Amino acid sequence: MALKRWTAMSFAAFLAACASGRGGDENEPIRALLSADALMFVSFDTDGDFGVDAAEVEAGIAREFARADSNRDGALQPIEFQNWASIVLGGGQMGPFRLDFDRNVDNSITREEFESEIRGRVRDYDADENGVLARSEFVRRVGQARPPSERTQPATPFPTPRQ
Ligand SMILES: [Ca+2]
Ligand SMILES: [Ca+2]
Ligand SMILES: [Ca+2]
Ligand SMILES: [Ca+2]
Repeated sequence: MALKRWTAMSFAAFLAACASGRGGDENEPIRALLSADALMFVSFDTDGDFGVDAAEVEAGIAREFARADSNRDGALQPIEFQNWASIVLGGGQMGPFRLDFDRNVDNSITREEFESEIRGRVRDYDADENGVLARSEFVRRVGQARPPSERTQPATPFPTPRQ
């Protein structure tokens, strides 16, 4: 029960931070550190059972690639990726960044590159390797992403974009 409430609060805080267009300040609670890709993965849960299974991942990849490829040429140009990230990833200020997808750095993200990056992220989040992303797996990653050496220092909630 406590975990469910915490998760809901995490999303609320994260969305509020995005909506206000700021990256958070030093007093921002740790719960604002949710990864942007988790927002997308939660949206993949089309049957609303709080788990994202393999079929939902495949459908989600197809849906998001189609959404991003606005000129329908089968690849994502930088402006297409930027527009997509600003909507789906809550602003594009947090990863995954364009070069996370564009592995051969040719300024074009193919469907294969897009799938490969998202599938890799699914594997990273799927801590118990059961093929389903539970909300608890997103929450746990937030805690793991914070090295012990930083715990006494002021929070820097959002990393600097790499692109
Ligand atoms: Ca589901
Ligand atoms: Ca395109
Ligand atoms: Ca490429
Ligand atoms: Ca799992």
